[in-house]
Amino acid sequence: PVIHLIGAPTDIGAADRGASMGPEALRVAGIDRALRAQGLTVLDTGNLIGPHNPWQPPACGYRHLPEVIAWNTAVHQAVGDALRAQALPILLGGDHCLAIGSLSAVAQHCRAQGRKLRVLWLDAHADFNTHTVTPTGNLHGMPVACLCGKGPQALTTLGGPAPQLQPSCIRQIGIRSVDAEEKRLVHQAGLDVFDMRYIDEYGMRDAMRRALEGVDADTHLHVSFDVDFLDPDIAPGVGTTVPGGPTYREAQLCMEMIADTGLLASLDVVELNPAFDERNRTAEVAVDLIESLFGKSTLMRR
Ligand code: DIR
Ligand code: MN
Ligand code: MN
Ligand code: MN
Repeated sequence: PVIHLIGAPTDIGAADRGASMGPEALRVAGIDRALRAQGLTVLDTGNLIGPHNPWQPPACGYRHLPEVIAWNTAVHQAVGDALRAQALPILLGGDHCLAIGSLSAVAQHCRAQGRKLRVLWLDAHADFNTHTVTPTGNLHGMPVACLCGKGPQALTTLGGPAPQLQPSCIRQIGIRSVDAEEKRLVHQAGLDVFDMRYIDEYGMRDAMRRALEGVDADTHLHVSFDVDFLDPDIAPGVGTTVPGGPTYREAQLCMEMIADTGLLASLDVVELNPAFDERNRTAEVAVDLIESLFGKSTLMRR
C-alpha cells in the first residue's frame, strides 16, 4: 500500500512543550527514506494546522480541551481520508492525545468495512485517566479512556456514537507507570496489559505472541507507538521518561513480530520530544524501529 505521512505538530495534551517538533525530527531522521528503502511508496502529506498551545492550567479536570478537540478533529479527518484512499496512515505526533483522532478514524473505517480491529498500545503509561482521577489534567494521559467512551463527549464521539473501541481489542505493552486511581479503572475496564513485570518474567517474545493471538487476514492491526515505551537509555527524547523500559533488542523483537503478521494497517508515532533529545538520537532510534515494523530484517527472509 501507499503510506501517507501525516504531521501533527502539537504538544497540546502533553506535560511539557516540545512534542510539537516531533514530525520534523522524524523527517530529519529520514523516516521517508527508511520506508522507501523497504520498497514502499511514501507520500508525505505535510503538517496539519491547529491552535497554538496557550499553556493554561486545567479547567474542570482538562488542560486545553478546546484546542485538543480542534487538533483531534483535524487528525480524525486526515487519517480517515488516508484510509478511504486505501493508504496506510502514519501519524507523526505530536503528543499522545492525538491517538483519539487517529484511532476514532481507524475504528470507524473498520466498522464501515466490517473488519476486525486489534490495537497494540506500546507505552510506559496506560493513558486511561479521566478528568476526575487525572493528577495532571493532561489529555495525553487519557486517550485510551476517551476511546473506550470515558471522556468529554466531543472526543468520545469523534467517529460516531461512543465508544469507538471495545477494551477487548486493545493490548498494552511495556506499561510501567500507572496512577493510583487509573489502576482501578484499568482493572475495571479489563484491559489486557503486558506490563514490564510480565516482560521481565516471560520475555517480549511471549508478550507479543499473546498480544497478537487471534489476529487473522480480516484484522486491521493498528500500532500506537508512544516513544516513551522505550527505555530512557536508548530514548531520552521524550517528555515523561520512565526507567525500566524495553531495551533496543526487546523493542526490535516487538516490531519484527508485528511485521511478521503482515497486517499492520495504521500507525501513530507520538510523544517524541526533540527539546529533550541528544542530537536527534531518539528520532533515529524510532525510525530504526519503524523500519523493522515495516519488515526490515537482518537477513533476507524471502
Ligand atoms: C500521567 C502521565 N499518567 C498523566 N501520562 C503520560 O498525566 O496522566 N502519558 N505521560 O504518556
Ligand atoms: Mn502515551
Ligand atoms: Mn507514555
Ligand atoms: Mn469520520
